[in-house]
Amino acid sequence: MRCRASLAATAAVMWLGLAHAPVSAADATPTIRVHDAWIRWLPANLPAAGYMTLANIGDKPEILIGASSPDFGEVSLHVNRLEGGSITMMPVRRITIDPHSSLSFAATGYHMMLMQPNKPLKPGDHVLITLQFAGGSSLTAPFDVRKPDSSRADYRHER
Ligand SMILES: [Cu+2]
Repeated sequence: MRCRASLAATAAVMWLGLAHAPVSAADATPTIRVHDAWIRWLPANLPAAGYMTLANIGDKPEILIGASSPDFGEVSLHVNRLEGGSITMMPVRRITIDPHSSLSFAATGYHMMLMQPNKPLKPGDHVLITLQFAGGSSLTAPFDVRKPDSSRADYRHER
């Protein structure tokens, strides 16, 4: 439950960040392209995890500060860390994508943790996730729901 407490703190910080975003930029689009967007489906009520590659085609860094989805009550940014020989995950507040470069979530240990699903999901479904960036811009992308890939069993959520 250690993770839940820190998630609440992250949500509070994220909310403050959004509240202070300039209103005039609220509809702006980041210079980000989303590739390979997918959700690792897990049976029962285990939390699903979302992965993607973010390509920044602009001249300035873009900073991902949060995400939300109509299909989930809570979406958090996480990163995996190796601690004492086992992998644990920690909330992340900001993920910077440098200009003219891309960041693969799956390759770097980043993921979105998707909690409180509003409806049952199954492999083959599509979920819309809105990504929020520093400065008030946002981007919505479709994510494919897929079965866990046995060749990528390096990741699991701590319960
Ligand atoms: Cu996680």
